[in-house]
Amino acid sequence: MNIIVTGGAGFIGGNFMHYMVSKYSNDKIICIDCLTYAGNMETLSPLENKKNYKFIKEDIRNRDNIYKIFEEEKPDIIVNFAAESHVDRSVENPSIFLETNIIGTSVLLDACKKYGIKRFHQVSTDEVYGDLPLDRKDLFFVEDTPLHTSSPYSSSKAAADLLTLAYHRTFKLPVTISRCSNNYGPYHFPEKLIPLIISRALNNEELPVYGKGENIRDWLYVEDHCVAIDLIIRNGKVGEIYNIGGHNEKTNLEVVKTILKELGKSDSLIKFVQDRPGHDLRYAINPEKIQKELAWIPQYNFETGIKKTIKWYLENKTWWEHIVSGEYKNYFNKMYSYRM
Ligand code: NAD
Ligand code: TDX
Repeated sequence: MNIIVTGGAGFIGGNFMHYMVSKYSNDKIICIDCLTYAGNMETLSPLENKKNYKFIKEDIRNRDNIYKIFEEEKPDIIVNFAAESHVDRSVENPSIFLETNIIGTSVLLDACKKYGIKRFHQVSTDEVYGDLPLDRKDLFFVEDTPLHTSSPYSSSKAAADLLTLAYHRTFKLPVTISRCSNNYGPYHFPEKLIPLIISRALNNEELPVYGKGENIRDWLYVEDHCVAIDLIIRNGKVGEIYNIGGHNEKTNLEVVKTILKELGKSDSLIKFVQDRPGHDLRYAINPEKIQKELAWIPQYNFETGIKKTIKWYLENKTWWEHIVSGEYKNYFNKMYSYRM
């Protein structure tokens, strides 16, 4: 099979590329990525000599070129990770989120409709459901929880989900959608909480925690997400949505303190800063559907996953040091100067 992975030079897409290239030597795994600030060829460099791997630098918004790629590569399956993914950036500049996440997805859907495919899989997020209250631990997101987005990022992802479902209903396109909780693991860009805290703590820098650090996220080790997507594209039911999560709810403060303890650093590095506007309170996934229908079971809990992640950041300092020493410095100053 020919499998196109868009956004494969990013965090989750990159991990998925590694997973698929090593698991399926008889399939051709083709990454399409336009290499925004979040795309990184160093993430894909271990795959360079693999026969079943190909990289194409392209923007999913470029209709003509995407059509050409479909003509040449004749993909059977498309897994769409390509997106603007950082909530804080969407507060600063919403329009690129609408262009990539909605228009980009629509170009891919049109290409699938024009050339015919076996499956289009849209990688979505639990953020499309909005948030849950902090004091209702009995509530979880299920697949038919109403969409109730908070940020320009999550709104753009919800729009892409609706468009994907519309192409299934109207044009009978064979689609699936997955909505996963917060991922963490290797190759995670250090604008996001966990890699930001690890990299800054290692450099003995202040650690910005929004508000009181009480917001709750449901963390999943990235490899478990990759396994789930692989199961969905092979065995998932067309037209269906699958929630993915492993019941690893933690407050942000718990996450930061766990990392500091693992690294042997002091809690005094923590600095409580101005909150994120519209900050979602709690995310929590009910994963029963994917567990029952596809027998998916996560291999990592937060305790084992965070140890593995920290080990990776310690052993791969050049990967993240290249990032934090470059343009990222301007990003950090711009986004945090008014907060800290
Ligand atoms: P990321 O920001 O690390 O990577 C995004 C990738 O997409 C980058 O390589 C970037 O270069 C590429 N890209 C962006 N715009 C593009 C365009 N127009 N054309 C081609 N490529 C483009 O993102 P991530 O954290 O790996 O997230 C991947 C997907 O998973 C996203 O769709 C996101 O919404 C979803 N998701 C993320 C999480 C999480 O915790 N990070 C959780 C659930 C779902
Ligand atoms: O400096 C920080 N301090 C802080 O307290 C940052 C960057 C974040 N936070 C808080 C905000 C959130 O409550 O930590 C939590 C996690 O923040 P992010 O890493 O920005 O992730 P989140 O906003 O939860 O969104 C992530 O999960 C769902 C991904 O970035 C999305 O792409 C995915 O859809």
